[in-house]
This record gives sequence, C-alpha cells and structure tokens, in this order.
Amino acid sequence: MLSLLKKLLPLVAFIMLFNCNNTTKEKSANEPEKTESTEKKQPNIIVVLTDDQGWADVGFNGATDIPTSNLDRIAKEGVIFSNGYVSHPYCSPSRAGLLTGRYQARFGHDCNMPYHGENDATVGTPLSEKMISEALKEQGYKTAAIGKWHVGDHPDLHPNAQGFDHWFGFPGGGMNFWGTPNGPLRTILRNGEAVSEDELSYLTDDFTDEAISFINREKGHPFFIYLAYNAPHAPDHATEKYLERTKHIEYGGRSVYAAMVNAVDDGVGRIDSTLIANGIKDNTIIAFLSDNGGRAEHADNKPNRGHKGMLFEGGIKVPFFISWPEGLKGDQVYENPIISLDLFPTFLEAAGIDSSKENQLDGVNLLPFIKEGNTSQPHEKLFWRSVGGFEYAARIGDYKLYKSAYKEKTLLFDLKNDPLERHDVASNHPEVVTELEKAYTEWDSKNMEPGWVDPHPENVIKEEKKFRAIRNKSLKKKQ
Ligand SMILES: [Ca+2]
Repeated sequence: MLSLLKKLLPLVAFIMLFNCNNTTKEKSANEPEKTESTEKKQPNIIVVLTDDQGWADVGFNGATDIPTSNLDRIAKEGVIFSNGYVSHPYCSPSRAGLLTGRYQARFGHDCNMPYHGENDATVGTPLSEKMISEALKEQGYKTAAIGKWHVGDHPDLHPNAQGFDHWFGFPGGGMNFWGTPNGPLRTILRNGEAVSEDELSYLTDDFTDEAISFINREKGHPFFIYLAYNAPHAPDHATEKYLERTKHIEYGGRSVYAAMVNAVDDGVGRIDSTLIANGIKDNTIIAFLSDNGGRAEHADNKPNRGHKGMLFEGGIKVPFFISWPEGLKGDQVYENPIISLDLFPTFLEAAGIDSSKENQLDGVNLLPFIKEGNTSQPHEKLFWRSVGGFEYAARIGDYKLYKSAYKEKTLLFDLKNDPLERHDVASNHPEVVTELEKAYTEWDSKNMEPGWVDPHPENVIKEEKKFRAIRNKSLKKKQ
C-alpha cells in the first residue's frame, strides 16, 4: 500500500500542479493582468489628523515658536492649502465629514456625542454611510484607524465595523495621554480588546509606533492609515523629551501645547523615515490637517478671526497639506478654497478609481487642480451647519455669510478684500445676504435634522457672556 502511494505521489503532485496552474491561468484570463506598473498606480495613503491645532501652529503657516521641521519639510514636498477648510468647527462632526466625504448634516451628524453614547447604536455615523476605509478596502487596501475615533461610541460603530481591518485607539472624544483607562470611552483598545497601561507610554508616541508597525507589516499591499492623534487637544500632557524642545516659550501653557505639537511632528518624521527605509515613500500620499480651528487657549489661529467652535475662519480653516512625491509636484501653495470632504474622492482617483461612481459624495477630486493645472475653482459654494442651524455659514465666491449665535446676528464678509473678517458688510449688501441665505436653505433642504444634540449652544452663550464681561470690566467705571 505504502509503495503504491509512493509510486502515485509524483502523479498526484503533477495533477495538483496542473490544476493550480490551470486555475491561475483561468483567473488571469478573466482579470486584467496586474503588472508591476499597474500595482504601483495604487499609492499608500496616510491621513494625519490632529486635534484642535491652530492654523498658525505649524512652521509652514508661519509659526516661529513651535518646532515642526518634519511637517514643514513634507509640506514643502507637496501642496500646502492656504484656504483649507474642515466641514465643522469641532471634533465629531468634522471627522464624520472627512471619513464619509459628505457634509455630515446629510445624515444628521451635527453634534458631538451626548454622555453615555456608548449605550446607543443610533448615536454616531451610521453603518449605512460609506467611509473612505470601506471604499479603499473594496480595492484591496489594508486599512487601519489609529488614535481618537469619536464618530460612534457604541461598539457596533467602532472602526472595525466601518471598514478598518485594524484599530488601535480610544472610542471617545478625549483622553489622558498616559493611557490610564477611565471608562469604556477612555480606554485604549486594539481591535476591541483593552490594551494594558503597561504597554503604553505617551499616546502620541504610542500611536506613531502602531502606525509604524502597521506599515512594516502591510508594506506588500497598498494601505490606508487614518492616524488621528488626539494631540494637541486637552489635557495638557507632555514628556520631558518634547518639553525640552519648547522651553524657549516663556508662557507655560503655550510651551506645553507646543511640546504636544512637537510630539506629532516627531511622529510624522519617524513615519516618513519608515516609508523611506521600506522604499515606499515616493508612492505614499500623506495628507495632514487639523479637525477644527485651534482651541481657545494656547493655540494660535492668527491672523484668522475666531477659534474652535466658531464659524469665523479661525474655527474652520486649518493647517492642511497633501504630499505625494510620485504623483504631485512639490513646492506648491494652492489658494482656492478646498475642504476636508475632498480627500475621499481625491484618494479614490489617486488609486485609479472613478470617484463619480460614489455619487453620494459632496467632496471634489482635487487632482485636476493640483496635478493637472485646472485653474477653475473646485467649489462654487461651501456650507457649514452647526447644531441643526443654531449657527451656519455659506461661502459663495468671495462672499461669506455667517449666522452667528455668538454675535447674535447675521454677518457678511467680503473675503477678497477682507480675508480677516474685520468688516461686516451685511447692511451694505442686503441682496447678497438674501442670495446666500437662499442658497443655504436650498442646501439644507437635503439635510437631516440632527440625530442628537450636545451642549454647544449653552457653551456658546456662556463663552460670549464671559468674553463681553472681560471687555466691559476693562472700561472706566461710570460715576
Ligand atoms: Ca477637535
């Protein structure tokens, strides 16, 4: 029996080999042959999202106090957007817009999560919305979400359910940087399993390390990494290494904030070195941006007016660049308005996928503008809605309308002549106000009511009251 088997083995092996070859041949007859050059057309994509970082808190936008040499170098290798917007002035809705390529009001995601959202699977970006991770995964990308999530607290809405093969981070909106667990939303998880605090050092470094191991592991495939650092969001935690580099800033709060930004810069530099070491830098896209304008304390949005939470430029205009050595010319500054929603279709097109098939998208493919020299405007109109219209803004051409709850009135700015929003011209141009209000109403008619609400309206009132009180207190008391 054994000798018969031995005699037959070569035959069995031959049949198996033949079948294998045959299968391969059939497969290649039905599918386009993937040569090395077509493989190369699919770039790796890394989104580096920071949290509450101000427009001017990077060297490439003029910061002279915060060391950001890695970000500055990589920005120079690509395209810096001098009018790069996000779709919301604070965390959760802005992330929902970026990840879906849609105005998040389309699906009622206007607010941060209410307390105890972890118990409610209807609070957050619904699974029916297609995230960029899902679109790229369909094309064979390996996908990872690393860092802060904040678009669905309930475990059913965590990244592994939204097209991410790998997830390392925390579900909520903020967390201490030491990784000390504090309830379900402030615990570091790896694919749903809690990570021991002993394994963690400083979250910004830990997130970088996780991204580097993902790159080293998946470098054989095209990959997509959504790296959402929670820095420089509060709490103000830093390590000696980074504090040493910002000790020249003689204002304590700003020096800690700057150290947190420097930790991100250090991380992006280490990721860049990893790409170089693996020989994949040239065909890797790095998109860098903040999720909203700089926070009211320690950040710098100058020269823009306002900060996180507001629809003045300082609340929605962010440091923003895209680099892609093989696909984009470096040393570019692109001035026409663009928005974070544009990343989704831009990435699809960069990966050789026709983005018009995703007809739900509000974003625009930027490649014709930054790669092929199209000189028209990517966006004729842009809109922002906060808490179901509690505040809203519309930009058409150079005019920007802002229905401001902070200022309790509707303001109009001519951004061409007044980019810093110093002069409200609403009373000079009532017809423009009417036109922009009408455009907003039309746009909003295709949106959903907010699915849940947050305390932003009360906070706006409190904040503005405090702001006015400080100013009034400075005046000479009436006798
Ligand atoms: Ca934020």
